[in-house]
This record gives sequence, C-alpha cells and structure tokens, in this order.
Amino acid sequence: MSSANRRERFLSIFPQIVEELTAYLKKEGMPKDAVEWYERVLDHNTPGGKLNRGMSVVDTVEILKGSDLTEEEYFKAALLGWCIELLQAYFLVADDMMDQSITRRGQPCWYRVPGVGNIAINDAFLLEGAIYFLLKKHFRQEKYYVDLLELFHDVTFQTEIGQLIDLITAPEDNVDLSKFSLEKHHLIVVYKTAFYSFYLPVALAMRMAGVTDESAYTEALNILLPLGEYFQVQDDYLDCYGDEKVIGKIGTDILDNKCSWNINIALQNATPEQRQILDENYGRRDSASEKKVKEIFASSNIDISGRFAKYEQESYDKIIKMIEQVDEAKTGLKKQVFVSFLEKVYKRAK
Ligand code: GPP
Ligand code: MG
Ligand code: MG
Ligand code: MG
Repeated sequence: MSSANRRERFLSIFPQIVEELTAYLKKEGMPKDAVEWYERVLDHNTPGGKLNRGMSVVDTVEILKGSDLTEEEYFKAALLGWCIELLQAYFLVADDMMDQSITRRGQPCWYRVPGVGNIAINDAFLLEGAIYFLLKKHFRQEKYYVDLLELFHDVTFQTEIGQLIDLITAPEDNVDLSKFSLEKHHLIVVYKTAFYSFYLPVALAMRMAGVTDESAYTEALNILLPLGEYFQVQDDYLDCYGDEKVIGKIGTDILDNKCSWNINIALQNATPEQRQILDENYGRRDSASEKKVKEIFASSNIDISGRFAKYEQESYDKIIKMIEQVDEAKTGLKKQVFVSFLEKVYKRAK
C-alpha cells in the first residue's frame, strides 16, 4: 500500500474515535455545548500532524506478525496508534502554553484560539482522559491490558520529568548559559521526547503482537532512545532553520532560553567575543536579540548547519550499526521495525 493510502486508512479510524468519546459525554447527559467543545478539542489537536508515532504502531505490528493484518487486528493497532496521537495532542496543547508558542501544524496553537485561553489546560487533561477511556473500552479483556496501561503511565511520567528539566533549565528571567551542556541536553531530550515518541509505539506493538520476553523490550529501548535523541536534535535544529510553512510552527527556542542542541554546539565553539554576544542576547524576548544569536550560529567557526549535517550522518551510521546487531532469533524482534522508523525521520524537513 502506498504511504498516502496508509495515511488515509489510518485517518479513517479517527471519526469513530471522536464518535465514541462524544457518545460517552452525551450518555452522561452533558450539555450540547460541552459535547461540541470536546469534539472541537479533538479535531483541532489530534489529527493534523505527521502521524508518524501513531502509524508506527500499525507498521510495527505488521512487521512483527510477518503478514497482513486482519480487519480487527488493523483496527486495534490503529486504535493504539491514535492513543499515542492523543498523548501527543495532550502534551502539545500544554507545551505550547509553557513555551508561549504561536503556531502548531500550520494553525494557531489551541490556547491562542479565540475563546480558549486557559481552558486549554483542562482540554489537555481531556485529551489524556480519552486515552484511558479508549483503552478500557477496547482492550480491557486482553491479557496485556495492564501492560498497555503501565506503558502509557510510565512514559507520561518520564515525559513530564523531561519537560520539568527542559523548563527549569530555561528560566525566563535569569539567562545563565553556563548551566547548559550537551550532557544536560541529552537528559532533557531522552526524557521529554524519546520515550513517548519512539519507545512507546514499538513497545505497544510488541505487547499487541504477544512479545513477552522482557529482554526484547530492553533491546528495543537501547536502539529507540538514541533514535529519539537524534529526532529531538532535528527538532532543535529545525526550530531555528526549518521552513515555517513546512514544519507548521514558528521557532521559539532562542527567545525561550532553551537548552537546545544549537546553543550547546555554539557554546562549545564560540570565541570569548562571540560568547559575550550570546550571553547578552540569548533568551531575550525580542527579535533583534534573536537575530544576533542567529548571526553567531551562522558564523564560519560555529556553522551550526554544517555541524548538524555531520551530526545527522554520524547518527544515522551509528543507529544502523546498532540495528545490524539485533539478534532476531533470540529476541523475537525484527530489524525492519527499527529500519522503518529510522527511514521515517532521516533527513526530515518537518
Ligand atoms: C518537545 O519539546 C517535547 C514535548 C512536546 C513534550 C511536552 C511534555 C509535556 C509533559 C507537556 P519542544 O517544546 O521542543 O516541542 P515543539 O518544538 O514541537 O514545541
Ligand atoms: Mg515547544
Ligand atoms: Mg517545550
Ligand atoms: Mg522544539
């Protein structure tokens, strides 16, 4: 099936999910405006992205099974996929408020939609609530139900811990670049991104495919965390260098004083004069300061773009090597699971 058709098929499940969730509110006697609000929250925040995380659940179940899925298997795998997209929606609604972002997926961030504002906080919780409603409805009778719940709970906690260090390393009123380091960055990105974006889809699919050997999960983690780190470095790079129309969001990392990959690489290579300009302009909420930081990033001894291209190639080579070492017979895993994931993100522009 072509990738456009795969996406269409995956998207075709979403209206049923909205229907099940709104039916619950109706059954509970909720007023019409509440039902309509929830529907709008779901529609605005869930299906508009790349859907890589969600569709990867389907792809992985398929690869592990080794043959086409039955209609019922497809539906269940896609449902788990949509649960990750709901988790992502929950995180993004909240993250955009914390990062004071402007746009997401080519439209205004949810909290900036007229009439929404701080209600977006509760809407984020409602998106999370949808996950456990759907899991209970469709998976309660499965022997791996508790494993699914644990996975969602564990990665949510890990992501929140990652978000915590992302935020406290970027205080608004106190720019101190000496607190940044690539070690700190590594910890932030593994926790805030890699667990939920890379380990979760594969681990859910492994549970559904009946993999029970715990060492297989450790093996998967060992590859997926570096892959997730590479993905978040791309996100950091694209925050500054991506095309807004393509990535659908306006970068805020320099204004937000974020401990991103770009600034850490710049700090490693800056002359004392460049360092002073960074100290004076990073994390200031004005576009003139942002511009000065970008000029330092582009200067020939720092060359963030060139260093990123090198990092991207090295990461790809490193991860491919790790995948080659997977013992398929021993773990019940398939190399293709990881290759397919890596190919989805390698050299991405969005
Ligand atoms: C990506 O950070 C991380 C998240 C979206 C996780 C948020 C976690 C919460 C518990 C709310 P980012 O800010 O770099 O993402 P983006 O660039 O998409 O805004
Ligand atoms: Mg953000
Ligand atoms: Mg953030
Ligand atoms: Mg970002």
